[in-house]
Amino acid sequence: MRQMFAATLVFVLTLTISESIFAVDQGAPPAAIENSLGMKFVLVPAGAFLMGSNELPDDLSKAYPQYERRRVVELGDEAPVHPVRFKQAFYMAQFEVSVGQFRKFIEASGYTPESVADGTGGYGYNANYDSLQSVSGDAFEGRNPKYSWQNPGFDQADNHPVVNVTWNDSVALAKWLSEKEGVKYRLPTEAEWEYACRAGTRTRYTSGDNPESLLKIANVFDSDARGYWQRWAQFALSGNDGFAFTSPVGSFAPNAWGLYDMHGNVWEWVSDWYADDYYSRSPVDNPQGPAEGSVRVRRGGSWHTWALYARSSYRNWISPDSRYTLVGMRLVREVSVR
Ligand SMILES: [Ca+2]
Ligand SMILES: [Ca+2]
Repeated sequence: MRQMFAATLVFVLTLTISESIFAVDQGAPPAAIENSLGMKFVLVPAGAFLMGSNELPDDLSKAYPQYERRRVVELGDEAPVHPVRFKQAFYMAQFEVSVGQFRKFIEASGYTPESVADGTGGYGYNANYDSLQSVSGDAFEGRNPKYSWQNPGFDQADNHPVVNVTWNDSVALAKWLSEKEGVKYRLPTEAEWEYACRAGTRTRYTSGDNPESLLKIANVFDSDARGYWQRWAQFALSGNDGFAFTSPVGSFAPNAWGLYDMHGNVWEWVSDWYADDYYSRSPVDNPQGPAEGSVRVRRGGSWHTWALYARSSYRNWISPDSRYTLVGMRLVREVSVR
């Protein structure tokens, strides 16, 4: 296994070096861009990385002793670690899409979010709701038309990340922006997302392997949140990050490539369909995910997510019309070819 890993690493380094040798400067794109909705983007360089995780359940159990065995066994879809290469740089939004930005989109486009259009609403926090009494066991009340991107049941200022938005809503925003600005916006692919999240790291988090290291860089399920959900107290970080619910985007330190909240705050939709065996057949160059599927991938964990599920390699999935208090988005803007 170790030899295979070393061989893969050499392969990736070779890919990276060959990229830089053959790169021709055709008028370098700017390092940062702000668009018409006030979204800030940074240039993520072309290059290669190792995607996924080969960590064994025994090792994860040692690192996360409070989790039941089944939880660490269920993570096999993160393997095998495999090389991925991007021949083109792309712009990644530095921040999750905010409530204020989503409102501007709604007002300017006339778009009706899916939770409103289908009349079933979203999910929300209700202090009187008891998850143990609900059929679904959901941590939040819903679906209910009283909840939507405008009301997740807890206070959100305009600089908080928008939630209760579907994959389809996210694609609609990207399409509208693309038409408005004449530049292509879209959701990141799952591979782009992990490449941008890792920003050169191979550790569980960009802050290292220790779950408590998240406190400096992410809003996750911490000791502040524990007070609201005692049922899951054992999974809370022992320290506190200052937020029991969503935090204003960019409240924590960015990763090495200038991206904020890649871990935590809200889950982020990516463009890929999900397949648990995709990594064993993924192409090296710019993988787009399976050609078809029934559920879409989301990444990074949220303000309510336990540390095991906020790791860089963790994959989650759900139907594209689902909306929840924990799920938002961040966009990619393609580098225009000149
Ligand atoms: Ca928190
Ligand atoms: Ca996030």
